[in-house]
Amino acid sequence: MENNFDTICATLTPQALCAVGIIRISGENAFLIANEIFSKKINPKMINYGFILDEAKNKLDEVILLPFVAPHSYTGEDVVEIQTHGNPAIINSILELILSKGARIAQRGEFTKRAFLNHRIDLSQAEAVLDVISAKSTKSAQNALNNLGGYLKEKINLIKTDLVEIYSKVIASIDFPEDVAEVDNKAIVSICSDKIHQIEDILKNAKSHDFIRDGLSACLIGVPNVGKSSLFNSLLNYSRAIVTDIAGTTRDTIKETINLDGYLINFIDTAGIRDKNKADLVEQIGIENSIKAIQESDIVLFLYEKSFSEIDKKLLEIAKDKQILFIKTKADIIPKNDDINAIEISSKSGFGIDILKNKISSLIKNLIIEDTNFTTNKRQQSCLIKAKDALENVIKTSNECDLADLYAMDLKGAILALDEITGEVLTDEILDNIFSNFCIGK
Ligand SMILES: Nc1nc2c(ncn2[C@@H]2O[C@H](COP(=O)(O)OP(=O)(O)OP(=O)(O)O)[C@@H](O)[C@H]2O)c(=O)[nH]1
Ligand SMILES: [Mg+2]
Repeated sequence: MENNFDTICATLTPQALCAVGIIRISGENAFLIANEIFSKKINPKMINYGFILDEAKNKLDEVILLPFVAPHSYTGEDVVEIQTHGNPAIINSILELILSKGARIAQRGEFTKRAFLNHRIDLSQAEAVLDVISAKSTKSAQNALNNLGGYLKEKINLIKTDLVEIYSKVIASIDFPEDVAEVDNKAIVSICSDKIHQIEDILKNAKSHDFIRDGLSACLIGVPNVGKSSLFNSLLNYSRAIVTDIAGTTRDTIKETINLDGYLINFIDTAGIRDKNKADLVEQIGIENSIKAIQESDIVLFLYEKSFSEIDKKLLEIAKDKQILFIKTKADIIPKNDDINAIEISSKSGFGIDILKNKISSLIKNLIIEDTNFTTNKRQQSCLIKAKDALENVIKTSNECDLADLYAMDLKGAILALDEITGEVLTDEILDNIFSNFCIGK
């Protein structure tokens, strides 16, 4: 793609009073515009200190100006960044001045989109920028940083290189049957199987990637009054849910997220479940929501006081494929029944809460593949599945009828699906969709 973009600008910092504000100008007129508003000639090789002056040469602010000459900048184009005092009124007046000189306000993600369109980064790296900014845990940020460094890109390119090579040979043998020998069927099957395994290796980690980025869900289940909301509040360390001694206090599910040892965990407090016939309409809806919460959760914290009720047993059946932790509540007033292997806690005294947190933390570590040091998002995962399906078709077709024309199409399909991850084949619609999730100024 050609680099013929207009000049854009935006503030990179929040619209709030703070120590410093940063404005970025990017595009072919970045230096021209900056020179018109700066108190002296900009030295492109230095950090410049001076003033921003309006049309009447009044000082708008005392600033530091950082020049980046293309292609050595965030966008790959000429860029000027102006560090102002962090006052929205000052920042806006400087922005207006820049706009009056012919720049326009950047759209969401437009600086990063330009970095991609100018081939400074590939699409997986551009998406990683968004992931780094929006990461809610250190682990998630670290993985996104690895992608930003090109980790996923290299993995995908490794798979692609061999496929492109074999595809070229297949096409050459179709186009020039007299000069180029047919590619050995066994070689095609072997390369495709090998690549399917590599794709599966990445996809195997997909669930872990989702856990690291979005967190795991853990719901608290048990009969009314067993102490779910009290434990929920203890885990969060503040009184988020209402606690009373009236059975049926919690009517709706409440979700809150905490960071446990660097991993996100989304706790869901649910309505206590009792016999549906005895519950009023609102409570019945709450009960249905609780069943849904179990189905959507990765971990189920199953609370009881003395023993399990008939309803508990039915719920256990619903939760049977989940990681379940049994929790015996109210340890300060009710002695433990040793028949059940449970963690004993008291939300009143705090007894057992740290042990429970450690248990949850080890469960998370079991669920997450530890060598996951990169990340894939849903879009990238669906491209990988598309590529894998296409390669499976290649193997099937080449085994069944050995028609090069047929499997060549699927080979190309697999390569194109991988290209979509790194951004070599993309429609404007996909691009707009990806970058519209960014914030202004990135
Ligand atoms: N002594 C003691 N009382 C507790 C403990 N945990 C909860 N309770 C009390 O048990 C009652 C019910 O607690 P909740 O946390 O509201 O119970 P729940 O399971 O959320 O109840 P529902 O929302 O009605 O399903 C309240 O009076 C709490 O103060 C505990 O560890 N020790
Ligand atoms: Mg409750």
